[in-house]
Amino acid sequence: MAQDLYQAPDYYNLDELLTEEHLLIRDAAREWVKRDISPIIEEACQKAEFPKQIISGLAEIGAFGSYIPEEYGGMGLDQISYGLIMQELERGDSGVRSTASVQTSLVMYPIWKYGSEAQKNKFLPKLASGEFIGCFGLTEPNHGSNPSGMETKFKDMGDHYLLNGAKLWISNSPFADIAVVWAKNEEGRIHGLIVERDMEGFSTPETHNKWSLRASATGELIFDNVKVPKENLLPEKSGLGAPLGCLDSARYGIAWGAIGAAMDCYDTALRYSKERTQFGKPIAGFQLQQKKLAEMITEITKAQLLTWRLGTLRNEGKATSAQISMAKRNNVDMALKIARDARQILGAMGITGEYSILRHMMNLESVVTYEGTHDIHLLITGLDITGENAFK
Ligand code: TGC
Ligand code: FAD
Repeated sequence: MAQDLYQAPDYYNLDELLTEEHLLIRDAAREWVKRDISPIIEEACQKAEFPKQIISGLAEIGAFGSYIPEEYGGMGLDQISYGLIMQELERGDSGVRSTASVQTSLVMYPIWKYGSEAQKNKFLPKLASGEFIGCFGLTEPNHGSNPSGMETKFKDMGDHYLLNGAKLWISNSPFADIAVVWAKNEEGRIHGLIVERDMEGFSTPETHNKWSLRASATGELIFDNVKVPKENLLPEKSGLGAPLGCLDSARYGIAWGAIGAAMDCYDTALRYSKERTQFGKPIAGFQLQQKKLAEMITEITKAQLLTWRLGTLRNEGKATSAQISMAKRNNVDMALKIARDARQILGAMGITGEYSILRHMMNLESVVTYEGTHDIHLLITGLDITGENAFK
């Protein structure tokens, strides 16, 4: 990738809505991405390898457990700080943000909210420091948008549980130390179980040949008569609402993250349009290119306002799941459209790894699907405003 000249757009002076602490946290993440992600990310993507050397840096900027209380090793930050960190990470690459989303929202969050005190003390500090990496197993080969149909199940064997089944499309699974796995008991009730890497019968084959999110490792979770100790069941919540509660936190982070990817595409295209000359003048001077750029900054600004407001609602404990769905859906769609337009502004250069845009575009094709597809989030809004369920 060419030198990182990123300048974050802030068309409506939204920094004025942020506290000094927000700005410090955001700027530290921004600087870290410039220093430690931008120089290595293109090669990691081309090689389709997760750059493990970034784990300690992610922990240092507070990306693991941003809002988890300090007594468990987290940073005890508010929701806007968490969102800003996700925005900056995805400005670098969606795969980097994915790793932090999964660790914080899908692994630390359920242990913190649904775990026993012993589980919190055993796992949260190690997850916060990056000593442990976690993954989250909800999706199965036959059940993606409809997780309630899951087939993975566990049986009470007296002194342990016996877990059987398979999960697919699991971020970080190939190298995760622990997996928070959602499975049904003999009565068909969904529970969360913490499965540890060295448990017999547990394997995590990697999924290869992805064209998207190449700097993030994705894989399966296979459970072949895995003996899970009883103390690894999350005791405080069961039912589909338990994993869906984690998704609220991760979807919220993605809403911020997508803005980061969009801001990077816009900034790159704006700079390029001022430098690239055709027909005797910078292409920024042509109305067709101005239309693209003006629409980009308008959509980014709208998304920034929507998401900041959502953050304040979450800080007050008032954000609904449907409000989070709207922001995830809107912002990822917005970022994807901006990536496509920005790519065009760069002409042929837009398809190269010299610039980040096509990488963002390919990544966003995963982001628009995971954590609830674009369609599913529309149906969540539809249900919320009409009271009519159009899923089934
Ligand atoms: P439904 O009957 O609507 O709900 C079942 C129970 O759950 C409650 N609930 C929620 N609770 C907390 N948060 C939410 N967002 C909730 N949504 C629903 C609901 O109140 C009910 O509770 P109760 O007490 O009455 O039982 O369930 P449904 O089977 O009709 O499904 C609804 C639907 C389709 C919206 C849901 O299943 C869904 O969201 N599907 C999408 C699946 C999805 O998003 N999977 C993501 C997998 S993880 C992932 O992609 C990680 S990517 C990570 C990365 O790399 O960044
Ligand atoms: P399907 O559910 O089969 O959907 C296919 C199409 O049908 C979609 O367009 C969908 O919108 C549409 N559709 C489905 N139901 C309806 C309906 N009722 N009405 C209208 N249209 C509908 N999962 C995890 O558990 N953990 C992870 O860490 C994780 N990481 C991922 C990483 C990557 C890179 C990717 C690509 C996925 C990841 N996922 C993960 C899985 C992800 O959450 C699912 O892919 C997603 O929920 C969609 O499920 P599916 O792919 O099975 O699509």
